[in-house]
Amino acid sequence: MSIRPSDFTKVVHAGVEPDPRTGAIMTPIFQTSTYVQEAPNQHKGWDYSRAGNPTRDALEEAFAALEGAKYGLAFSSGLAAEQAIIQILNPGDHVLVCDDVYGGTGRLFRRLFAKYNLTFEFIDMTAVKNVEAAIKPNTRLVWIETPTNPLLKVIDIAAVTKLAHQASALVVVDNTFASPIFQSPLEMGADIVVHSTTKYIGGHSDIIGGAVMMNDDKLYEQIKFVQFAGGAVPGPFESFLLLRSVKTLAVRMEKHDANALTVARYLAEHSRVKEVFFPGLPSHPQHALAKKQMRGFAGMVSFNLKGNYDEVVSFLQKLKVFSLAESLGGVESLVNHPEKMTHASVPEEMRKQLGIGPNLIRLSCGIESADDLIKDLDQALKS
Ligand code: P1T
Repeated sequence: MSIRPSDFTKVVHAGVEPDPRTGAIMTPIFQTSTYVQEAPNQHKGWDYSRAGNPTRDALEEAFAALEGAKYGLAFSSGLAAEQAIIQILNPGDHVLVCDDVYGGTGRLFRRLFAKYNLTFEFIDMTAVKNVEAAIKPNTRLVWIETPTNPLLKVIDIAAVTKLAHQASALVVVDNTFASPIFQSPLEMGADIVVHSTTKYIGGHSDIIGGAVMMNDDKLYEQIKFVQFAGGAVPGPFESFLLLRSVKTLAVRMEKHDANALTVARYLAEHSRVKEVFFPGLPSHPQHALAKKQMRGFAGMVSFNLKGNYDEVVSFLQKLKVFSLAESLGGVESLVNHPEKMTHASVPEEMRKQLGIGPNLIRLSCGIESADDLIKDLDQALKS
């Protein structure tokens, strides 16, 4: 289990060519909405920046390279990327979704798309037999998030894909938590990968963005059409920032991964901690699968703290290096309370059933010194 050495090189060069006019080594920010034409519809390949922009083109090539895909598409947010995938479906289609997804993903499916006569069925996909039992003749898409948010369950991408393909359904993997450095769903047979690039790919908590990667020509044409016709695209400046971020993705992921392992081991031994959720711990129910399908476990650790809700809040407020905020995957460490923050939109009954309760805390381990992270947790747990 380790980062592929060639990935350190790949991320530095992904999508970037010296500018043909000036030789600039960095892709320029083409801050323009439109392009002058020589005659009607005679232009240099770009006519309007919703349809295409050279800075975004470079980013989309970088996205494709990250997932070893033929195509990459950039969106204005992770949810806009998810929305574009759902918009290739037809009324009457059935979508199987793993039960522990980001709260906003569930909200998008339940509250925005269900009214268009699409059905979304949320099931626990850690047992592959549940997928087999739930597939229907009109199942068009199987939506996997692995590791899941916030409980870090791990789903067998290859096994679920095999079943889905037997039923002629497409498989989407939200690869946000693992990042392309630690998991390659397309190599395991998945059809589409989606990322919130707000997280590890962006890495600096300063942009909102999304990405979709795929190999199939027809899927690419369909999703690109939604991107163009719907218009949820990132601007040139965000595209530039993301291109800059991609270069350090591998070195950042190495540190996130090491810090999270140290933090998870520390928490697992602490008397005030009830249980720790981290795929890198041998006690995790899918540890063997995680070791098989991932090259690292990334920086997310969740745990249940003992005590009442007031004690949980007091712990959150005492942390100094970990900041209490939504989101994850940035260089700075964050702490989140899923029940009241990122997963407040999950129906209460489902939250209870999943185990997203008042004592659940989710950490995004940044790239600070592991010692400082442990010291911070230690002082907050003591008091
Ligand atoms: O926030 P946005 O860029 O639109 O991405 C949505 C999204 C999609 N998929 C996963 C796995 C996610 O975690 C997210 C966003 N998640 C948070 C903001 C969070 O704190 O969990």
